[in-house]
Amino acid sequence: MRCLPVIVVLLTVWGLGPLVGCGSGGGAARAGGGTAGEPVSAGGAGGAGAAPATEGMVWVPAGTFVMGTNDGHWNASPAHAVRMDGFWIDAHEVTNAQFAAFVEATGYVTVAEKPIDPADFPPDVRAHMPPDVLPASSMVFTPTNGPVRLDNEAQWWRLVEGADWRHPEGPGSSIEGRMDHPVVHVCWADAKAYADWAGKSLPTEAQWEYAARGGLSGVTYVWGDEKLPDGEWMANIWQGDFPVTNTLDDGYLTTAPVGSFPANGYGLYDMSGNVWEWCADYYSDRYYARSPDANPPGPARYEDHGPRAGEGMPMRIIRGGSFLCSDVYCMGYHPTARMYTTEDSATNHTGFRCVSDAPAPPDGE
Ligand SMILES: [Ca+2]
Ligand SMILES: [Ca+2]
Repeated sequence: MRCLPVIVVLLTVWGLGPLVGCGSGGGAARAGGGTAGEPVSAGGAGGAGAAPATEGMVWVPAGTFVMGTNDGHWNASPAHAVRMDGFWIDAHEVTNAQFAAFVEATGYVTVAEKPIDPADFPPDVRAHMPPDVLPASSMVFTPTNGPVRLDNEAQWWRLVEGADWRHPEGPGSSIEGRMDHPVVHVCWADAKAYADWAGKSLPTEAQWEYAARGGLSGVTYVWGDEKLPDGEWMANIWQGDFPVTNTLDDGYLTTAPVGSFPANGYGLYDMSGNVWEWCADYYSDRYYARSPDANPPGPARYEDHGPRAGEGMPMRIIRGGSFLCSDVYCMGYHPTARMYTTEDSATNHTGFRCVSDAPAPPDGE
């Protein structure tokens, strides 16, 4: 396909670490800084000057939790105690219906709907790209025809011309009948633009993990330690041989309507699986060792000493895994799992939810 040289080059440059393999799919970052969606005015949803609405949000009470783990993912240590103030967070991922309201109100155009201009990439990356501006495209997961080695995600990701939030699988697909599914093909700037308009914010990584745990401590999953309580799937992930066949044991091949699986202890849905969720934070593999012990705001800049070090473009945290996660390949649906991708990446398995600093409810702490 027309864009294949770009995707192959970029996926080679930005291949993922083995523990987070199904993660971003967006190793093929889109255009770099400066091509993000147009700025929009804040306060659209909440009304100018009005207190941010908390409808559809859940109050997460103040408390202390253990963030990270010393037993699992290579970049999620050290486990460390973190004190958090209370905050509001969306009960579910931002849906197509919610994002459509934002676009209708603002005329916002997402990054994935814009042409890819090689001039927006760093020189070392641009040197491997065709010189011409490429059509608007985004990354779409495509199952392989047979078993493949799981060390090259270019085998199951395609840069599809015309794929965007209204066309999750590309031209011919639509969000009709999927308005209650999470919006996808949104990069970090798109998510932030929505949050700004709604009078909200993207969660810090600490807020996200604290909320995901739902008040449970030291357990494997956001719902406890048993993967299939009463034989039931608790999250929309992948069953079968990734990336070839999906047995659909949980009922969904790609996104599920938000709230299709049980909520966690705070009443939050899909904190595990369905779509990855953008956080506010830059990625730093060393941040856990030095972060403040109360309300860590995230590092000031992107920092990586791991397998993706030196890839050149700023990367942001994404959390919670997606419908592509499974124990054979991607453990991203575990609450401690950290994943990160270039902030201009857009894929059909990454969305977001928002937080709000609106006042605590009367019975909040
Ligand atoms: Ca599934
Ligand atoms: Ca999710």
